[in-house]
Amino acid sequence: AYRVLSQADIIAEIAALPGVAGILGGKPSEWSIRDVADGYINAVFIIDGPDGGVCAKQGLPYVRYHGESWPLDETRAFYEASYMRRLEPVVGRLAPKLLHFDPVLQFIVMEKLSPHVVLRGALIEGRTFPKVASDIGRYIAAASFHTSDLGVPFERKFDDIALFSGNKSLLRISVDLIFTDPYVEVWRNRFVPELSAWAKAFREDTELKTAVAIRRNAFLSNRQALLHGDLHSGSVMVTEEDSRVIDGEFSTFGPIGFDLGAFVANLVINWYGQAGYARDEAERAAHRIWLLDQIAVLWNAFRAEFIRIWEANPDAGGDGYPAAHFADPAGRARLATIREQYVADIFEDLVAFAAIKIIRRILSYAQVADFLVIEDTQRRAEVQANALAFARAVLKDPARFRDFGAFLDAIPRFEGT
Ligand code: SR1
Ligand code: MG
Repeated sequence: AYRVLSQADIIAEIAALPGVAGILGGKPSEWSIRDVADGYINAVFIIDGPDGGVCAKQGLPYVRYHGESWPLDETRAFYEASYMRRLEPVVGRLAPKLLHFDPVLQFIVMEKLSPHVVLRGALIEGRTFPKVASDIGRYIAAASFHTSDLGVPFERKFDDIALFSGNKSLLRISVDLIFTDPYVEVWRNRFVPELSAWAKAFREDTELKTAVAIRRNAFLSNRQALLHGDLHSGSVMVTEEDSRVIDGEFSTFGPIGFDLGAFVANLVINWYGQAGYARDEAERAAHRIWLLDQIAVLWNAFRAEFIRIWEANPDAGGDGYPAAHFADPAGRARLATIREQYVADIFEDLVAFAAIKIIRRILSYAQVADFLVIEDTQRRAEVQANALAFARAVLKDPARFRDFGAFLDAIPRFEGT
């Protein structure tokens, strides 16, 4: 039966898995285990042996950070493992390798990523990584193309949708924390008191809430591709040469722009957060230029890879735009236009979801370290207000942000709002 595993239980579980135990080497008495959970919901451990290490993760029946008073379906580990299995053939080494999943204990063992660090913490320190933005762009392109109506027959897509539609309790968290809570008064909201007037203004802004509701409806209705569902900078581990996407427990079908928007939102959040860190001014300016560049790199990498995969896979069997209908020269030319429009629509979604995700990280429950490390709450609120002003402008005046340059140029303009 399911039970929450202690550290000793985890050692015993792993000792009973010859393949995994072989990675660690030596005897269980020689292994060490440490708690490395830094997200909000799961238990995560690193287990090291004489020859190597693994990462173990268990879905708890509650939100780890909050405690047992906030129950949450432990089967999220099943969806995380299913997401890793589904995408392994198409994203390869852009994700860690799944080594074991126990459906009774909701227990995952995966490759230990070393010497990788969590991207969010590294960005706060002002570190830069040359490959991460293009890697994440390519990851989202591959994951979304190959799970969409472009990349698979609808029968396969419907099977995937049926599987991931079971991930209801995690989808409920996304719907509530991202799309509802920032615009209502609810016990879980965590913003600093200095932002009360901003929160009130957002709660009373019907135009803004309408823009959010349109995207909320699209998030639930547009089952375009399999999403990671929580692709922020805490869900990416990096080195200079390597990037890996982790933590797919929020996986669900939805609009491709949702994952892109999540990553962009967290780059923008870090851009605004930088104003609150004690840092040499020249270093801060350089880091901020790098962050804005990464938004462009991410988008360009996604766009180029998505179109490349589409062009390279005319026989993928997708029922969306069957290659047979566009085989003659006129059809091929039209298909090129269709592809451009398809990615342009994703960009429009990206921009809106990025704005919504900036707002949720400031006015809702799951706050992010980029802002939390600013101990002076007055200063934190000033920095957050700039980000809120930017996000509100993006949502209320979408025509102004249809092109990438306008979106990037606007970010610095809201400093000092
Ligand atoms: C209950 S708090 C859960 C939040 O943390 C995760 O990172 C997701 O963003 C989620 O909304
Ligand atoms: Mg997570």
